[in-house]
Amino acid sequence: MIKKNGVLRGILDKAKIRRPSYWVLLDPDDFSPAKGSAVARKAQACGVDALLVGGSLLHTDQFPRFVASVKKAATIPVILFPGDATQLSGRADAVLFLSLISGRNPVNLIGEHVKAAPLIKQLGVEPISTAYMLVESGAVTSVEFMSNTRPLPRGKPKIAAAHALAAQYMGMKVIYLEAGSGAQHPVPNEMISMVRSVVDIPVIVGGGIRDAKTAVEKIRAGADIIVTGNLLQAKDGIDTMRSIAAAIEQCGRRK
Ligand code: 1GP
Repeated sequence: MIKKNGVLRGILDKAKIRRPSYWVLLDPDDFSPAKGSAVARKAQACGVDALLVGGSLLHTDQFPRFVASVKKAATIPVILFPGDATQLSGRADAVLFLSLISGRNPVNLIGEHVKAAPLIKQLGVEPISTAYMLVESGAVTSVEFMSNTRPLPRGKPKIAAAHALAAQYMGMKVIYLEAGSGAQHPVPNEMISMVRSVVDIPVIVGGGIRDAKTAVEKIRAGADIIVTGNLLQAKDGIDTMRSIAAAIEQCGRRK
C-alpha cells in the first residue's frame, strides 16, 4: 500500500541509506491503455521500484485511461513525468513537478507549472519539486526540440554542478539528469560525480542506459535512481530490465 503523499518520503529514505532504485518510464504513445497494464505488471515483475508515465509530446488522447490502467496493475508507485500541464491524472501517486533548469525558457521554468498547480491540488497528487537538467547526448532529443532549450554541455560537469546546487538552494527536492530518451550517450559519469559531490538531495539519471553495466557505473558515480524507457520495447528488453534491477539491488547491498 502506497502512503498518500509518501512517495518523496520513500525516495529520501532510500537515498539516505544509499539504497539505489530503478524506475521504468512508460510512454502512453507506445502502448494502448489495456497493454499498459500488462507492461506495468511485467516491469514490476522484473524488480522495478517505480513506474514513470509521460512523454515530451503525446499524440494519444488516452492519457488518463492509460494512467488508470497502469495504476490498477501495479503495486509500486506510479509517478507522472509530464511533458506539459496536460499530462495529469488523479490516479497517479505523485507527479514530478519538473522545472527544466538547464534551459532558459520561462515556459518550462514556471509557465506550465502555473497552469498545472491548481489541477494538481484538485487532483490530490503529490508534487515532487524536481530540478530537470537536460544533458547533451550526441544528437537532438525530443526534450531538447520540444522545450526549445539547449542542453548542458557534456564536457562541462562544473556547469552542471552549479545548476544542481542552485536548484537545491532554491528548495527543489530531487535532481534529474536527463540525456533524453534514446540518447546516443548517457549522462557522463564525471558529471554525475560532480553533481553528487555538491548536493545532498537524491540524483535521478536517465536516457540512453541500455545495460546493467552502464546502470551500475551511473550508480557508482553517485546516482540514486536509474531510469530506462525504450528498453521496454527492445528485443530481450525484459531480460535486460531484470538484469538491471538485480545489479542495482546488488549495488545497494554492497554499501
Ligand atoms: C528517462 O529519457 C529517459 O529519463 C528514458 O530514456 O528511453 O533512452 O531509456 P531511454
